[in-house]
Amino acid sequence: MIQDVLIVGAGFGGMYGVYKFRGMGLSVKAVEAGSDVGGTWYWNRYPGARCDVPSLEYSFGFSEELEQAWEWPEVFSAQPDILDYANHVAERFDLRQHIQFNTRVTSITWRDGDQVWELGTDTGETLRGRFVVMATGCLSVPNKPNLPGAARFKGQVLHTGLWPHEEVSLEGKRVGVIGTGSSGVQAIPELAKQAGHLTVFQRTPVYTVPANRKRMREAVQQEFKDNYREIREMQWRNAGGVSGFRPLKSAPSRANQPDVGPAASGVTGIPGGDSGGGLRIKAMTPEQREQVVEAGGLGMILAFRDIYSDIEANDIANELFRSQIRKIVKNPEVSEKLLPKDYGIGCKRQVLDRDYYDTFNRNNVSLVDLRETPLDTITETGVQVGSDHHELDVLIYATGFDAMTGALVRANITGRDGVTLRDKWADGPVAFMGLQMRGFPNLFTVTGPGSPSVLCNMLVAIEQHVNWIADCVAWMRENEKATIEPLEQSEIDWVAHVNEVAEGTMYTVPSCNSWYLGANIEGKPRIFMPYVGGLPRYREHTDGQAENNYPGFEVLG
Ligand code: N01
Repeated sequence: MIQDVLIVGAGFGGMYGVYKFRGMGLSVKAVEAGSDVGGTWYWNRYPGARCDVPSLEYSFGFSEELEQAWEWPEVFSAQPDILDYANHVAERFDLRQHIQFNTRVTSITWRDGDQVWELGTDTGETLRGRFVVMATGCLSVPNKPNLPGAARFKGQVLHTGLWPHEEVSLEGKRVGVIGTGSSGVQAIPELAKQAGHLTVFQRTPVYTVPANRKRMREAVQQEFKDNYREIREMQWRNAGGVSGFRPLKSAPSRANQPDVGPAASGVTGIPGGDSGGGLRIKAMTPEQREQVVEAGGLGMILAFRDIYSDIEANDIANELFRSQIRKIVKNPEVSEKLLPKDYGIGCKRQVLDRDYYDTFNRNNVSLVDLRETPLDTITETGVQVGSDHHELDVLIYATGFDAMTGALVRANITGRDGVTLRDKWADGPVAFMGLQMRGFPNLFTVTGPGSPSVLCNMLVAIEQHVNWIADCVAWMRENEKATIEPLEQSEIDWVAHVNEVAEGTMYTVPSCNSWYLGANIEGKPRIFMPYVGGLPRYREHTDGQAENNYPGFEVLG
């Protein structure tokens, strides 16, 4: 059977794709490597895993019924609650009947004669479809660095991005964790509570600020539910897809953080996702800056508007940040090691934590600075760093992902004339609006490179993409068109535009090495991959293409 649409992945993108295409009366099948839905939230089950966007915003907007039915227990949700939500969506809309689980797609090949895509799978089955939608996620291929001696280690080895489904007991054990990005920073305080001793192997220190940790108040949740239509509109108009809606009617919050709204959502993982406080750090005296932090907490440093575009302002903010951490971490030697010094706030994805710095005041936690002394080798019983051997029972890699392009390249996609995506992207991703690549007709990417994706509330970015792809497929069917792919010039112009808008931001200053730039993967070309121009500006381009019958694409009948 030839499916109208084959979808790879059953995270939020794949799930919404199934809902959407089925609703158009098309035959649709999603293929998922895991045993159930949820994507990121299915795989990343490590202790402390949480979302860095408020739950009321990090939710689907396509169904009012769903919006009204679901209750979020916390302002920023923990992984089990988001996975419950994914399961609820799958059940409510009866999506699982269209999803083939426990099946990994191993190849995707265009058959020009039949104008269909053929998907090879690790079950040996071959699936055929007219359109393919890659809903493979931006952070779905775990990066496990090739550390010397790694295979020798006889203890338990875990990766935060592939955490086991069964319970992991760390009680009384000597646990080591490599990596201090979002995953490491979230996991470390929880691991420290469970382990006998925790050794943190840090290569690059992080700027992290406390997350809003409030329980959801019923009045706030209700006010969101009462205003969801307006809130979704506000999300579409916001650069980062976060509405910034602030409940007015509900009783004011007593704690120092609001439940949601500008100040709270200013502290999300998405810089520029909100209007921030409008303060400019350069215009203030040192005393005034201190007062801002004292009154609003460490996260207020992120609300200074000028720090993302002015290197001097950024330097002031970085120093202010460091001065605050020195106050929290009691051992000055440890504290100095925890301070980022060679890059600025806003270069990497903002990290949010719960008690990260305080964790280093515990006596069962030690910090190993791999910049001071690099890791020599993993041994059978631990990690050798210079003359110190750290004995471990469990070694946890919190070493991130081959982001944005990893899952697409590894899917072994071969387009027209035998051209592979791996070859096409050898020097970095080339795509039109992060939605399609020339040479790969009728194949679409959800939140692909060159789209707002990871710089946006992912649920909003996913809905926007799936809606656009569905409209495109509907238009093709109405107009009896067989194939669509971008013009070569459209790709060239788009990549130039993506680079142009990223220039002059903190993301691309030479001192910045982030996974946005592919800098975390050896040999990966250094290209800024997401679109930093903001969702509204991006939508002008995607809507413009759809409204004008896809002038940037080659459409064949
Ligand atoms: O990965 P990362 P992550 N030796 O790449 C270190 C999302 N996310 O999984 O910087 C020693 O940020 C590496 O060190 P360095 C979020 O978008 C969201 O933490 O390369 N260390 C770094 O410290 C996030 O940005 C949430 O020097 C090595 C760490 O490993 C993205 O996922 C939660 C090493 C990797 O940090 C990725 O976060 C979790 C080596 N050979 C994740 N190789 C939310 O809050 C790497 N490292 C929603």
